[in-house]
Amino acid sequence: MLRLVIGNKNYSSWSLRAWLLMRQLDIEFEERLLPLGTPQFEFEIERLSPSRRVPVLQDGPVVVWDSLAIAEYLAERFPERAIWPRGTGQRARARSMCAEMHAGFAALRTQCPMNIQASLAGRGWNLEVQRDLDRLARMWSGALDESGGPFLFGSFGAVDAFFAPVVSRLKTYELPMPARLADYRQAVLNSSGMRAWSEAARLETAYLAADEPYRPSLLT
Ligand SMILES: N[C@@H](CCC(=O)N[C@@H](CS)C(=O)NCC(=O)O)C(=O)O
Repeated sequence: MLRLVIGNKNYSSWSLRAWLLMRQLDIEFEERLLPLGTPQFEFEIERLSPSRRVPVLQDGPVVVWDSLAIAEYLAERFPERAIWPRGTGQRARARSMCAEMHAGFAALRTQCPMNIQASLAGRGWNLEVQRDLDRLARMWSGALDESGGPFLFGSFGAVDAFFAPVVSRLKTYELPMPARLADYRQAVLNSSGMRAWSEAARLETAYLAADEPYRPSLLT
């Protein structure tokens, strides 16, 4: 049985990507949650992940760390699941979009850390964030115009899993996006995997100061 090691569901956007992809594509796996920023994480991650980061996927002796490598591994391991679009051109485009998400959108990621429990309307936005949002809107509109939706390439795939934390941030921070993308945002939020992850995230009680620039702890 595959095992996916993840971080806190409220905060760990990279974990969400791998988890949601597996869940939405009906890939069976066992989940192991290591709470970020705790001595337990420090102690256990050492022997689980060469990068000391989550997510990390274990498949027998095979260890795959990094969300993008996990998506590629799953695509090879489960060729019958449409993790990437079937056409070569579309697949190249989906991979480019995931790579851009993986390496870019620094302003959005830094200014608006994923925080499923919080409501932070008006926080985080600045012109750099807006540039990231404009780029996302162009990318999503182009893909949806071609596929007809509901997901970027029609059915749910790696590319939608990669943008799921962005969709979550749009909600938490009430960030501006063109109205025509509302259906896509809703399709991601309403997916059974995203609902299950968010419900679990709302039940968590951990507070991670590094991910809470707008909700200072009452205890510090
Ligand atoms: N490039 C990695 C990023 C993974 C990452 O940064 N994970 C964070 C949690 S979201 C982590 O493990 N942080 C633990 C730490 O920095 O100690 C990926 O795509 O999986």
